[in-house]
Amino acid sequence: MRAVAVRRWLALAALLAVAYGCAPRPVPKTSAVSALPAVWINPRDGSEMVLIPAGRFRMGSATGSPYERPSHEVTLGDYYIGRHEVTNDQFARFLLESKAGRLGEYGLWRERAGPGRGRHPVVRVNWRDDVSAYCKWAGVRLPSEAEWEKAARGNDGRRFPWGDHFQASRCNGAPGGREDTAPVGSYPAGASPYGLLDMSGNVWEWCETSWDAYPDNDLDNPEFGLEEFRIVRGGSWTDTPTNLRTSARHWKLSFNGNTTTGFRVALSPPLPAHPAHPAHPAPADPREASPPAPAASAEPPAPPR
Ligand SMILES: [Ca+2]
Repeated sequence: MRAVAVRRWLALAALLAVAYGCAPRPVPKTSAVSALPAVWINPRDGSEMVLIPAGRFRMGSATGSPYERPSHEVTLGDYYIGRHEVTNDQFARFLLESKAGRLGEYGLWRERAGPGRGRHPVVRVNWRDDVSAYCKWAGVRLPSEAEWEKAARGNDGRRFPWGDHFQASRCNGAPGGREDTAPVGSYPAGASPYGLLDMSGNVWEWCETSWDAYPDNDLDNPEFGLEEFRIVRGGSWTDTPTNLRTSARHWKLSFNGNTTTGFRVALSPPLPAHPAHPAHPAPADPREASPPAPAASAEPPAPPR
């Protein structure tokens, strides 16, 4: 009798195990145990990519401009985003290796990329041609507007990357008086909760998202949803604190670039396994305004005597 009871118990346990294994399991909303590295360096362009773990955050503002309302909850999966804005050095490397010499707002980016400005964010790059080509070359993409905002403020609804109160010393905005872009990462005290730098100020940053109203916002605007209007975020060296807030929204025409707008890149896992592009010889740097010097010619033969 005892052996029969044991067999029945084992059969019941096996049934329960099968039933549990077959039952649908909830998808975790947070990557509490993630095999993803916290930081990944993209071998293509050298960007330091920071993991933003999956989960919910509060987007928008109940007190900002009407376009920032309502404050609403958004759930995102894991993604990576650049710790810094893309620099002139990185954009020059892209042009070298892709041979896309006509990009960069038809070359105007070079005006802001002279000697000593390699670590400044690239500007005068448009969304439609320049930024999209860079992303394709580097195997990345632009962040969505929601991804950008979560990376800037975390999940506690803070108004600035470092907290709720504006401090001019923590970012490159108009109140700081620099009146120019700064090398990326120049304001470490302004880091976001995830350690991202210049999320407030330095340059506006292109996002993938088209200009539109948030859900449950009844504003209407003929520009909403048009392909040409793309979101930019974070404010720039010319902006007041209102535009330097984490929830501030603005748009620009996708085919225009200007001296206050650049970008940072993003990526969804799994991480690609692509190798670095081969290094390109330095003398062909596209920032050189003048044509390359001709090669030194050989000494002419001595006249016969
Ligand atoms: Ca910025």
